[in-house]
Amino acid sequence: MEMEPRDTIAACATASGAGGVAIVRLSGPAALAVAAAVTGRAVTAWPERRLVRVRLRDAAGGRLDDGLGVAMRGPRSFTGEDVVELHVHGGAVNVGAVLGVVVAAGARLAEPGEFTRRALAAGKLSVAEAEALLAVVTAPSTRAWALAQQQLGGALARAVRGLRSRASGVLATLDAMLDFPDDGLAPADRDALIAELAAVSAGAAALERSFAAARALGDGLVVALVGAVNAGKSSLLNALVGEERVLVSEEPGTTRDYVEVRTIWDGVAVTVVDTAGERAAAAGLEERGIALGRRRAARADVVVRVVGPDDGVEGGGEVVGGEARGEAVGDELRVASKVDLGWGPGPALLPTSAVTGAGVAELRRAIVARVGLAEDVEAGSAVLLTERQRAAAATARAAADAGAGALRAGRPLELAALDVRAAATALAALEGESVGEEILDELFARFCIGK
Ligand SMILES: Nc1nc2c(ncn2[C@@H]2O[C@H](COP(=O)(O)OP(=O)(O)O)[C@@H](O)[C@H]2O)c(=O)[nH]1
Ligand SMILES: [Mg+2]
Repeated sequence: MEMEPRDTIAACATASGAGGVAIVRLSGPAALAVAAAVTGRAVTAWPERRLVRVRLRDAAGGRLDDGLGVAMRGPRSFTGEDVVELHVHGGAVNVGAVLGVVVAAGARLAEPGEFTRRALAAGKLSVAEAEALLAVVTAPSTRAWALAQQQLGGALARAVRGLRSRASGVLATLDAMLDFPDDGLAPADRDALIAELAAVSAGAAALERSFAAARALGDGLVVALVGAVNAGKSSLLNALVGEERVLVSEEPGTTRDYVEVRTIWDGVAVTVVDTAGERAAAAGLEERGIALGRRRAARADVVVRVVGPDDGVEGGGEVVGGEARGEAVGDELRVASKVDLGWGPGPALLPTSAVTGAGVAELRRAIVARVGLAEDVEAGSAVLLTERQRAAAATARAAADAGAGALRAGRPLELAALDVRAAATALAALEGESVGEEILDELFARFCIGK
């Protein structure tokens, strides 16, 4: 815990803009003195954690606003410091005026995430909990929110603690062996240690895998529709989002660059991107539009290649699609459009029709399944919410594997112990122990002011 004297920070803790009530929060050693100065209510007249009526006054003692105030003296507060909340009338100008008098009375405007950072410094929450908190307040969909709340509720902390205690157990045994080298490591004991390390590795690997789904949920899933001109991409987009959002025309080249439509499927935020159709003869503006669409598709989580009856059909009705035109089809989800016209795409393509709606629900499910979001995230399951956490889980997994490998190969126990210690350290870092200032700076820069 840091012991240096701190200044007192202030910020609006509620969203900006018009609203009935806004909360201006103060934290720091002078929080009560500042609140006393702007309300005229003596520091000693602030009861603990009870709302009181306050009248805010400007520097000349004139009326500024009225509302309610509550004091939470440290260490029993979010930041561990003295905290005062002033519940005043909403509106950017009113809140600005309140912040003005609060600053004139000795507070300073807070940086983004500074309240949470102080809570972290006071040991009130871990870095992983701060990351979960950020995910809760920025969640774009109900499922992203539910997942973040589970981690804030301790699901990740519990999972990581379980893995850490297994790694520590292995380490304790190895250290004991190293203290009494004559005893040697019996094969059965060695196998038991290897099994423990395998469990640590498997647990870390499962956490690593959870990141892809959590990231797609948190950031929202980007799906790009690509394919030849007139393949039916724009029509399929309208069918996928359930409303007429993009122009459809028999005239090739109607979609000039790309169009993004945001929607929610099963509580998952999804952005569907319709790109300009590709054709060899494209030039000038059209060519530039196609290039823009390609770049957007390259950043998509899922690329859906739409193949129409006029694209790459070979004898026997078999569609060769992208491969035939020499395009990369690697990770693409490939669908046949316009199946109501009675053409026979091969079994490799998911059949759809924007006209009858056939296959549209299946396509939505297939897209969501692509990023591992098909199954509902079980209640209480641990997931990783940030790239920082994923990297720590990967380090823990690799170190546990290396430790098991060293034991299996009969290498000196000192070497296995080094690996196991590295695994334990990585798991501690996953929760946020000994995380550097730079990483914290980067994390809190993503918070809003007042959080
Ligand atoms: N019969 C039928 N026609 C379709 C279907 N989807 C699109 N079309 C027609 O195909 C043409 C091109 O469609 P559009 O969605 O603009 O294709 P895009 O160029 O790939 O965006 C238009 O005349 C559409 O009416 C479909 O599912 N069935
Ligand atoms: Mg189009």
